[in-house]
Amino acid sequence: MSANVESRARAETEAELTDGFHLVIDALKLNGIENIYMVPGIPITDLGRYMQAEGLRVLAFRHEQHAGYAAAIAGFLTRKPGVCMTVSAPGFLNGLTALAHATTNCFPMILMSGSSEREIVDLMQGDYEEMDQLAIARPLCKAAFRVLHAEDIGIGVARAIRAAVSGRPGGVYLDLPAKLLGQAIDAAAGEASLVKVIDPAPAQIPSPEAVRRALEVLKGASKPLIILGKGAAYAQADDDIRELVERSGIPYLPMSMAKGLLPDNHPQSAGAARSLVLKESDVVMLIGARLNWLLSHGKGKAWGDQPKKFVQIDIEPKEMDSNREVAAPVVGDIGSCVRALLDGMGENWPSPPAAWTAEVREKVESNIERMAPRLHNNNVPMDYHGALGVLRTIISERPDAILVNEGANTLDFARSIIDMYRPRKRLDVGTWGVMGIGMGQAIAAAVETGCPVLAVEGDSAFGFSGMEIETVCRYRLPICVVVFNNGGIYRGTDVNPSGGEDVATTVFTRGARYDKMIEAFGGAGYNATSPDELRRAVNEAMDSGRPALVNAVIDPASGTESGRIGNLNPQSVVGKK
Ligand code: OXT
Ligand code: ADP
Ligand code: MG
Repeated sequence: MSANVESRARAETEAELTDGFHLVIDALKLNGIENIYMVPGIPITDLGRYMQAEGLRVLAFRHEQHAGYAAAIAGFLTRKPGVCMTVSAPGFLNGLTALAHATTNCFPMILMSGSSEREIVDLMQGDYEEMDQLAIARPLCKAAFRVLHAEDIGIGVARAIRAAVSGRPGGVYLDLPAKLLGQAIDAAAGEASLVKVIDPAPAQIPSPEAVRRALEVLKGASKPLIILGKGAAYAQADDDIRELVERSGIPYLPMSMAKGLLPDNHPQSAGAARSLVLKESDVVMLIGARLNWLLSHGKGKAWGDQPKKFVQIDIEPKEMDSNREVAAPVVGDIGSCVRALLDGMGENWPSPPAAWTAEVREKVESNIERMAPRLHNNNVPMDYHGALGVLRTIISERPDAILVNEGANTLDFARSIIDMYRPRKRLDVGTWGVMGIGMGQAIAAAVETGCPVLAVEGDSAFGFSGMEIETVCRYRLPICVVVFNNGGIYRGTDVNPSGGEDVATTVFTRGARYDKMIEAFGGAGYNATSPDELRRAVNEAMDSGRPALVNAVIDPASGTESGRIGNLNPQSVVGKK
């Protein structure tokens, strides 16, 4: 056969047939998925190549956990499922932590893993990377599906997308056995089998009765409080939420990732009077925030003796009464619920008693005033306040930048010191307080939004995903990482209680230079020993729009055990440390 004839024959075959690889890609593209976060290998190496060839952006990571954290936060930022793709068994397990994290945080994500042959796995005959992945994933996600036939790929991807984003968002596992990818079917039949998911997250309208009840409870309040959680940030109902807060005149407390939904310097923000408003309020309206450990389960010392009524807006009916009786449950999507409340409130909603709003304002102002001088210190070595005071100014000058934040002291101090001005600009450890989200979140934030990213990382926290700095450099992303190097977990000053040669368990290499790591991959490294140096380095890095890492030398003695949650550590009655 001549070369011409041969290539025509091949073209005809290709025109008539499609296969599992291409159906997966077509199904994702049909549903608007643009980015894939992955680590290549058997059996998905070619799938990654074909994806790239077909115009998807495929970001290859160094470890699946970070590809998974990237996908999870992509879901939070875009309201579309972030997709992570892994190889079988070990790669799948590496991605699973992120899948569980997405589910826990209510972020829509799909973990798509290649898997071994069913026939061999089910008879436990020892296939390459054998594991019953579907069974293992199931308890850790919202839904888990396996596709065995190429003609079911369209429906499988559609089910995964709808499960991830509808109702309370979460993680979904999609199992793709190796054999599936190579299965060939008629191209026209393949195309016809694809499913475009119509209205993947349908509006869930609250009942008029629930809205009336909520407004009645709010109207009866003397000391009302609104708590905005990351569900409110996720909902992308920013203008209506702002209108609700402003028209009601109620002080509001943003949870960590809801900071910036309204600017932190808003006159109704009670962020700097947290203890006071939790204790003193008599009606609390939760919008996309759970009464979990981060809110002390709605009871105990943090909530004081003042009797309280709760109004709760959430898409998940089971969330109501999880820890406290909810006097006015409003079940529905936040956009629809907030709109319904606004309609019910009308234009002449009475302001809360002035004594209450003035009391909150006074506390906010006195706390801010008390903190201010500490933020302007130029101590060397730096303490958390001096270093974070610099970053606070930088974010105020660059409100479009996304802040990624993890650590213990580095997290807790940054949360209260760095004001946020726009929605979904603060990404952090979330519901589990998990270390390791840093580089994955930073990469996805840059990829999904095109915005510059400032990642503020404890030195321990950074270590969990540090190798992904190569990924940051490889894709030339506008990410500036600042490592708060205090030489350890919480502090760098602990000593080995046995007097032995090993350093204490919480202590790292003294004088470590994290900036050298990024230089190995062509990024810009800075070593900053004073607030002035830190300011110069971060501004230069962010102006350049190139990957950078600043090693910020922090006084090893300036942190506290577990940051602000030391109270959660169990105490031994006999142990010595
Ligand atoms: O009202 P009061 O008076 O109370 O004051 C409050 C506010 O009103 C006020 N405030 C302000 N004042 C003035 N101005 C402004 N603007 C202002 N804003 C607020 O400040 C206070 C505090 O306010 P805040 O923060 O709102 O309130 P509070 O009381 O702290 O809130 C309570 C919480 C629970 C909501 C909050 O604390 C919170 O969100 N906490 C999250 C904590 C968390 O998730 N921590 C991470 C986990 S810790 C630990 O587990 C770590 N590990 C173990 C590990 C983990 N996690 N994961 C994995 C996979 N493996 C192991 C490890 C290894 S942390 C860690 C590493 C740590 O070392 P690093 O080197 O990384 O970090 P460094 O500590 O820096 O060394
Ligand atoms: P935070 O940690 O900020 O307090 P949580 O993660 O505890 O926030 O709570 C988020 C809540 O938001 C979850 O209960 C989730 O069901 C809810 N939620 C997420 N998206 C929506 C939405 N679009 N509409 C209504 N509720 C939502
Ligand atoms: Mg540290």
